[in-house]
Amino acid sequence: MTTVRIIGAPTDYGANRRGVDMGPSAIRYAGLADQLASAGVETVDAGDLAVPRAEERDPDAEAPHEGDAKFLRETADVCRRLADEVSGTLAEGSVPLALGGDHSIAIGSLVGSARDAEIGAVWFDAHADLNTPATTPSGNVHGMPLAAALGLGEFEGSDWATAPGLNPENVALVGLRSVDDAEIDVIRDHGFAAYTMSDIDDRGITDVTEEAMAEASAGVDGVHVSLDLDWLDPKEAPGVGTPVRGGVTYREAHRAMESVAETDCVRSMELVEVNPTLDQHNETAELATELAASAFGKRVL
Ligand code: 6HN
Ligand code: MN
Ligand code: MN
Ligand code: MN
Repeated sequence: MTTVRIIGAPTDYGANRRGVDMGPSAIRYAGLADQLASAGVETVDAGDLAVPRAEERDPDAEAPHEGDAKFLRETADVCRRLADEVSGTLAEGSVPLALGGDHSIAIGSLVGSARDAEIGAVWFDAHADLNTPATTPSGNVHGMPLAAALGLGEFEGSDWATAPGLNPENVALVGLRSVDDAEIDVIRDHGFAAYTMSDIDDRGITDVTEEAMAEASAGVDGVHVSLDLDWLDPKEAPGVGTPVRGGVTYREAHRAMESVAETDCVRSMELVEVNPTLDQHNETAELATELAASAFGKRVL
C-alpha cells in the first residue's frame, strides 16, 4: 500500500497576496486525509514547517541573490527545510505531498525529490513560473520556481534552489494561458514540452496529459507533479491569488489527474496557491483534496 506523507509549507513570501499561508489548514480541513483514504492510500501527516510571518520580515533584506526578488532569503530557508522533508519521506519509501503556501515552495519539493534521483516535472498551471530575478515583472518568487530548480539565470549554481537531478528534457507544462515574454523565450530555447489551453481545446485533456506525462517520465526515476490551483478556471477555483480566465474545467482537471495516476510514475506532488481569504466556502481547498485523490488513484468504479 502506498503511504502519502503530507507536509505543510504555510508560506506567502512568494505571492503578491496575503492569505495563501493558510492553504495547508484549509486543505486539511476540507478533508484531505479522507479523500486520500478513499483513493486507497495510507496517509501520515507530518504537520507544518515553521514559517515566520511575513510581517516580521523585511521583504528586501539581503537575499541569497542579487536582483528583484522579494523574500528570497526567507524562501530559501523554507525550501531548504522542505527539501530535507521531501527527500527524507522518499528515503523511507513514502510519497511526499507538499501543501502550500505559494508556488515558491516547489523549489524545495523539486530539490528534495531530485536529491537522490533523476526526475521529470509536470507543471499544471496557468503560468509557466520560469521568471528569474532579472526577468520578473512582479518580484514575486512564486513566478520563478521552475526556473530556480532548473538553475536558470541568477539561479545557476545556487546551493539551495537548483535541482541537478531535474532533467530539462523531462519538463512539461500544461494549461498555459498567461506567459511573460521572457518566459516564452525560455520555453523555446530549452524546448520544454508546453501545452496551452488551446492545445487542450484542440486535442482534449486526456491526450494532452498522457503526452505530458510520457515526456516527463521518459528515462527518469519518477515525476514531480506540481498542481497550482490557478490552473483551473476561476469559476471552479476562485480561491487563488493570480486567477486567469479560461482555465480547465472541473471535469478536465479530474480527468487529467486520473491520467497522472494511470502512468504510475508519481514520485512527489504538491498542491499550491490555495488562498482561503479569496475562496468561497473553502471550495478551492476542497477541489484540491479531490484532485489529489484522483492523482493517487481514486476511481468511481
Ligand atoms: N504562480 N508571471 C507572473 C509573475 O509575477 O512572474 C505571475 C506568476 C504567477 C505565479 O503561478 O504561482
Ligand atoms: Mn499559476
Ligand atoms: Mn540531469
Ligand atoms: Mn504557479
